[in-house]
Amino acid sequence: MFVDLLSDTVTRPTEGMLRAMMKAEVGDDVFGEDPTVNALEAKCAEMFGHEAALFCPSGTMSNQIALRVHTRPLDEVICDEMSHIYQYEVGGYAVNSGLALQLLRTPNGILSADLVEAAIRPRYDWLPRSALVVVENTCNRGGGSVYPLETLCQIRAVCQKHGLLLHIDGARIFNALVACGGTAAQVGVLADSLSVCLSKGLGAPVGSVLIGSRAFITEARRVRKVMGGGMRQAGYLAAAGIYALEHHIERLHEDHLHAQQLAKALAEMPWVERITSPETNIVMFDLKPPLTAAIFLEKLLEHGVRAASFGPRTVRLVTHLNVSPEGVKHAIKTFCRLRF
Ligand code: TLP
Repeated sequence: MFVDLLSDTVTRPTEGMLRAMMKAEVGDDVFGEDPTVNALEAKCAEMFGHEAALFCPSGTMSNQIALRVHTRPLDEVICDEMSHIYQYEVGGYAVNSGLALQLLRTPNGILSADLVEAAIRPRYDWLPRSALVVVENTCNRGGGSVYPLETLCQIRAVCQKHGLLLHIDGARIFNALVACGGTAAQVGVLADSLSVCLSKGLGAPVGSVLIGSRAFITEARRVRKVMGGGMRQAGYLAAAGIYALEHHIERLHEDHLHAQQLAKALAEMPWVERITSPETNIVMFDLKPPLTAAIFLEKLLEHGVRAASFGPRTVRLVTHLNVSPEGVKHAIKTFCRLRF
């Protein structure tokens, strides 16, 4: 048996999703003529309480477009040091948009309004201009941690008070919503823009959607083009996204349950030093020295379980729709068998 806990990006389209893709009506989306892309964009905009949306090839591109449209060179973006835009987007904020980041430190990647407010710079010629706050919900490196709605409201208020914009990297926003019980619109209206991934927990093969005001999306379309992200008959992919939004949101609680089962078993293992209690579909844990992530992952893989290294002694497991209850049992049995 092989259980792939590397990421929720590894999912394969289901039969139903493939059928929806095959049947999709398509057109040239660079001319705005793909009816399925248009339908996906309209659906996402409405869900999150915004005017418009833009289908993008990846979450990295939709985040990068948001940074570009919301800012000017020499501006500064306030975010957690665990943020994907800082850790895993190749420093694109500097190259694509000429930005600096101000990194805040939290235990689990969840910023507070007080931290954000304290980081906003006064307006002097010699300082970067604080322009944008980016929050990641759920926070990947934070172990799939979720922003309470109240915290987002407070951060929104601070942004408004100081004239900053707010972008949500919602690569796993539906995991957050399923865990905290809020609606997409409740969260959506708090942000100036959101990037929502279809290719993670929702199980679509490709694609993210950037959501915001009509004016923001009009500019975002231009930036998507300059980044090489204008796609033609993208409706085949958008159809997978629509299918995922209609069929794969409610089931996310199963992934969360699986993550809890894995975490519970890991907490008993003598080689685990620390584990963050999972709020969604991510389990992050540290190994006891001298055991390293590299050695641990190699042993795990020999037993047919794949996971990711997130530091010299830090390991991440992600549950998703291709991880079955049997797969979880197999992973737990493997943990029990490992001796270091
Ligand atoms: N995250 C990937 C890796 O890049 C770490 C993963 O396996 O989790 N925002 C967040 C919060 C993400 O976790 C990711 C992908 C992205 C953006 C980027 O999405 P893609 O991979 O579509 O560019």
